Amino acid sequence: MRKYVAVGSKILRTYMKQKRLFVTFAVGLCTLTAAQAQDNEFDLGSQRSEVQLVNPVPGKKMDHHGLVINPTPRYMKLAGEKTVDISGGIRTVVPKHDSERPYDDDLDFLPLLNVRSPHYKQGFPLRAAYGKMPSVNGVENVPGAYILQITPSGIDISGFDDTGVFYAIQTLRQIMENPSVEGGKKLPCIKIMDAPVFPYRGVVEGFYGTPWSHAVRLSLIDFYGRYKLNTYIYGPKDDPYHSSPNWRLPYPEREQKNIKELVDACKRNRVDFVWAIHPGKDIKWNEEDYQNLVRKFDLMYADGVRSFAIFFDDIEGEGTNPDRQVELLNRLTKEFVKAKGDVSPLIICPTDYSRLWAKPGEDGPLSIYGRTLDPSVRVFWTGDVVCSDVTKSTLDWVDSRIKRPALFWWNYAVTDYVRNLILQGPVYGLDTSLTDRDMCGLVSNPMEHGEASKLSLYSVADYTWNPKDYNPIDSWERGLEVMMPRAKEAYRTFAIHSADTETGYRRDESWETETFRLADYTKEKRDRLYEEFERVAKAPAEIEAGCTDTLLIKELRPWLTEFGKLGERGRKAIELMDLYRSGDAAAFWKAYVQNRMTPAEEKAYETHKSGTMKLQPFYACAMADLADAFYEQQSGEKAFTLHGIGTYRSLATTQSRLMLDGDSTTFYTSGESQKAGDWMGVALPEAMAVREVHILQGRNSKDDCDFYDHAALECSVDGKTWQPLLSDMRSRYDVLWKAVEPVEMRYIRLRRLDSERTNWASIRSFVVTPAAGASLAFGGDAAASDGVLLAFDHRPCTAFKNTGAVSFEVPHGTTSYTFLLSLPEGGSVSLRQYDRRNRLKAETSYSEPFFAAAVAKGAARIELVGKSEVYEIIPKRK
Ligand code: LOG
Repeated sequence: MRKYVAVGSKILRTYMKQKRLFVTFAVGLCTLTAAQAQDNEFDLGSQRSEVQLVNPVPGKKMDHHGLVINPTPRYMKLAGEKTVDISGGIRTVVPKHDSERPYDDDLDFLPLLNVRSPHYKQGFPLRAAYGKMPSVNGVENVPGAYILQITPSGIDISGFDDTGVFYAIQTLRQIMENPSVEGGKKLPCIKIMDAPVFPYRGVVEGFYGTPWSHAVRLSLIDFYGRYKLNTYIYGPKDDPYHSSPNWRLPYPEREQKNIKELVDACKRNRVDFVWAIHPGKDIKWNEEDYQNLVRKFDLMYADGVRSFAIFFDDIEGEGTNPDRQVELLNRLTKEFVKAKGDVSPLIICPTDYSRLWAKPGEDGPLSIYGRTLDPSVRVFWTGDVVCSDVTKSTLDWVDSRIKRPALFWWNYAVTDYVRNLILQGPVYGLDTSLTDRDMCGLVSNPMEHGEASKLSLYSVADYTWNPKDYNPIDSWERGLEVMMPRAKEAYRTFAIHSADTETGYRRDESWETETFRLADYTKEKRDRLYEEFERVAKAPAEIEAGCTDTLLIKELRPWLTEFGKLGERGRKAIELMDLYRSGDAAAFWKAYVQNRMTPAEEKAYETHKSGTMKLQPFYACAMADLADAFYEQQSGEKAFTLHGIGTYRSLATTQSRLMLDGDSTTFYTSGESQKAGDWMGVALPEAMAVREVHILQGRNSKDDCDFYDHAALECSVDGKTWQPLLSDMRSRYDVLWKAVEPVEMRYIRLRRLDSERTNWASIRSFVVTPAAGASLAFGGDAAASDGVLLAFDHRPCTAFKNTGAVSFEVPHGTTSYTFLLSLPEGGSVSLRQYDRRNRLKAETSYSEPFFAAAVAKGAARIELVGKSEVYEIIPKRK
């Protein structure tokens, strides 16, 4: 029974294919129907246990004294301040027997002299060669190794191989690009001895979603060459000719031509173009399909492809059979790879690519590989979970089974499970003590935004070449500079706040920013944060002006737009704090409602969000705190604000507001699987008598599976002893408790009882109705809607939308009402007061969203007429 893995993954993938923007593991996995859930043994919950604490980013920014080389060379020595003058041009010197100058094309950044030029002889010599010489000079015995030496007698390059020379040239290029080189006139005297630690360094285009465009791929391949990445594995899940249904068919002409071009671009950049096939969804283990596969490989071979991979990830059924997989790869190794003679060893992605579900035993697929798979075949591994850190322990685990150092498929900066995010943070979580005995290499699976992935690839190149010296922060700082030299600071501002995944492979974000709550307001904190929000607000325009990479700006633009708006509203939230503290109530409330996000703005933000760890939560908390404080100031009573509590970490964050916002289309979700002893609940501001509790579980439909299917509703005054309100509820999404007699409580919770379920847990709305305030009678158009209660719920954050007229009874002794509204642009409302016999006693109109109105003599009912959102109506008594 290996079906289990596949079912979970497949459902997830099918969902992802719909290219919906709000994909998360939670949503994806929940498309499982009950029947599917029963017929597989896979523990869905375990796949979701990817939620990790956010580890801080290690490392620090260094001063490179103007000499930045990426990847960081293993050994580098400057000969003091000495420089050589190359302003007279450079002549490439070739060994006597050689008439060609094979590297001139790669040296186009140098002032090369033509052999026929009269100045040729005076040119500064550059000697480049590989092969015999190196061992004499001490070049490491590793493909790609080189020595680059700049002395008064010339530039000397020795490579272990052609790639080594090419890499030395890349290093030289970076030296040339340094500001201290004075526009390419003076080079520092230097000796660099360098070699990569891991043989495989690069990229697997292996994500779900829109495959990269041809232009982006070409631009990336040049980037790989520049930073000494040597492997590009082509395997976009949504290329139908890579996967089912068309893996057996030749590429259409245009795609085929493009692939040829990619192969050529890779050759120029000394990158191995590895073409991957993903046949496992429908492969038949028979001769016909073997021949189909070979035929496809032959077609790719004819286009120049010399490296191949076969992926068996995210499949179910026969394709997952490890014995058949091994037979296929062994036969291909013999009949295709070795027979052709110039094809690299095959790479396989097992179905058990993560420890999360890999069968550990002797009969598990990985151990079968270890015993039977041709030793030349490289085996992929994604770590302890699908997206996870690169650690010694995970490699020991897999290596001991597959009997070879694994090839790490690092699922970063891939965002196919959080498509509304763009990841621009530092690359970390990579053990710097690893060697090629632990893994034969690492390829990053980037985002579908290829240009925007370059920032992380810059650091992947750094790490995979020289892990020991890898310094995540420093590498990131240098990468930012390379990506946007003319707008680095603005780009940095965007990047530092666009790093975390919220619910996936958690990454540190905004680590330099300190936010605060209204209650902790100090001038220093305020000023510092205000400045940061100003930088955020300005960043998009600065990036637009300074970024010369049109492909990159196109990818970033939707996020930049939202980022700028976030800067504005964050800045305004701080100004609101100032205004609130100044005591000008009318000015405060007017500005307050203007700074609330409309549903359309929320949706736009949700689609391209950043600042999820600190900036947006600051804004959300500030707005909530301000509303509460203002309400308390105006009413002299505590706001009835609920706080999420429970066994999930995310309940304590702003995420829990999604069940408390009076909007049942939004929902709170645990972000981790439910288990015995779990509960989700709310804390009231103080103990009080409650007459109703209404909870809507799940996300947005009755057939979703993110809920407690066996639960009890309980309350408590002290948070320690709990009293049952409803017990033993089975499969109940809609949990409604109405008191016969109001019950005193401060904490309310929905507790999970015995269940097989391991899904996440979600709540759409959690509404608590206190006993007080129950006696108001409502009338008018809106009477039918319960919504009007929102105007009297002592929660200034929730609003009732008045589209026509709403009226309410004036309890005896009420002297005035304070209205907290929001009005449409240029709008106004009128207030009509009637006596017991329905005679109009007073009518006043208001064009400000905040006002107080005295109750007219004899008035028994007040009617509020005109379009408005009614946040709160606060009565005052004698
Ligand atoms: C897929 C990969 C996807 C990634 C992140 C592997 C080997 N396969 O869970 O195509 O981009 O997760 O969502 C995967 O990682 N499976």
